[in-house]
Amino acid sequence: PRTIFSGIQPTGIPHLGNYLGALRQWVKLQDEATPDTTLLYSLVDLHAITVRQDPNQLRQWKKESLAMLLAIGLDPNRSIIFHQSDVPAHAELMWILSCQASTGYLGRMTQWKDKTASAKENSEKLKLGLLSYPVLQAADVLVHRATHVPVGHDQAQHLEFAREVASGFNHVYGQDVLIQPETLISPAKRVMSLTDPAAKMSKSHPNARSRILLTDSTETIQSKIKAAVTDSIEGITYDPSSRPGVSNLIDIIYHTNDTSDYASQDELARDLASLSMRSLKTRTADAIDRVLEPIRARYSSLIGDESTLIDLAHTGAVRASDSASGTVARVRKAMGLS
Ligand code: AQP
Repeated sequence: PRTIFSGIQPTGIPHLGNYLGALRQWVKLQDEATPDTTLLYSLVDLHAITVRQDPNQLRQWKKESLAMLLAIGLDPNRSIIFHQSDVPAHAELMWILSCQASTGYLGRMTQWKDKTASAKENSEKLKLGLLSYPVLQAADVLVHRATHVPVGHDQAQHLEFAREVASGFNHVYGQDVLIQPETLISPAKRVMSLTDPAAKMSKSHPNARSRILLTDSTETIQSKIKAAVTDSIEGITYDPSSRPGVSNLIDIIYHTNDTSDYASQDELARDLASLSMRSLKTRTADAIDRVLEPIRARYSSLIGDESTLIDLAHTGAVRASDSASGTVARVRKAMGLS
């Protein structure tokens, strides 16, 4: 039997990168799951507080993110959907794993190095939680005995860390106490920012026009795509290194096309070769809008239904606590804590 676990930070309405890189795959895995597969999807609010959050804003984002997970097609009868902080076992296992994880390994993580580099002379003030972010992520996955973890490419290194921690722990305390999970990377590995195509699309980027939110209207999608950074080279070709902006738009059309009319981005690009930049952008905006239109409609009816959202979060928390309790008991026993 498989156990699938993944998470998303409730730090804003999810964007197109989250959707194509992770969320869409969550739904696909759910819809294709055999009855003996367990699916757990978490709103990882303890990860969100590694940078300072306004309490009211965080509460709002948690609610919006939950509504969005339902709007994209997750079914709470099939998938366990829960807020991470409602299940204290995540934090408990995180502490235990912190006593296993080396600071040297954590310091070499790309995400940490990026944050240290961008903080420059202020890097001494970076918080411990940011360094230990991957330890909490390892605990999230390991506490539920996940066998498969669907994520975007940026999280692959953290999952490798989770496997190392599990294997190190098992080496000391006994085989099979923890299970080493497999990483499932979605075909749309990395959707890039619309304003800076060298960087990934992200919720935390200060420029709101760098990302398409899953709630954006047709008009907003059109205007953000129209303003997307491309280049002035004549004709359309696919070359992510020399034409990152144009290639990102081709990637978006390619990955939003469910019918898979094309075998590769190159093949799609040959079909688009004679388009003007303006027409390429219209094609991109239309492709995005087709995918987001039904999600937007479901979201707008769910977001007003506060009592259903509260009930679902409660049920999810109970089921996820139940799922986590077995691992915590095993770990405590193996270590002599109980
Ligand atoms: N641009 C992306 N392309 C493909 N996949 C992506 N993911 C995130 N961005 C892209 C995947 O989405 C899942 C949830 O990740 P997250 O909650 O960390 O989202 P984020 O947008 O990366 O969040 P932030 O706030 O912007 O964080 P920073 O700035 O630290 O990156 C994951 O599976 C992720 O791979």
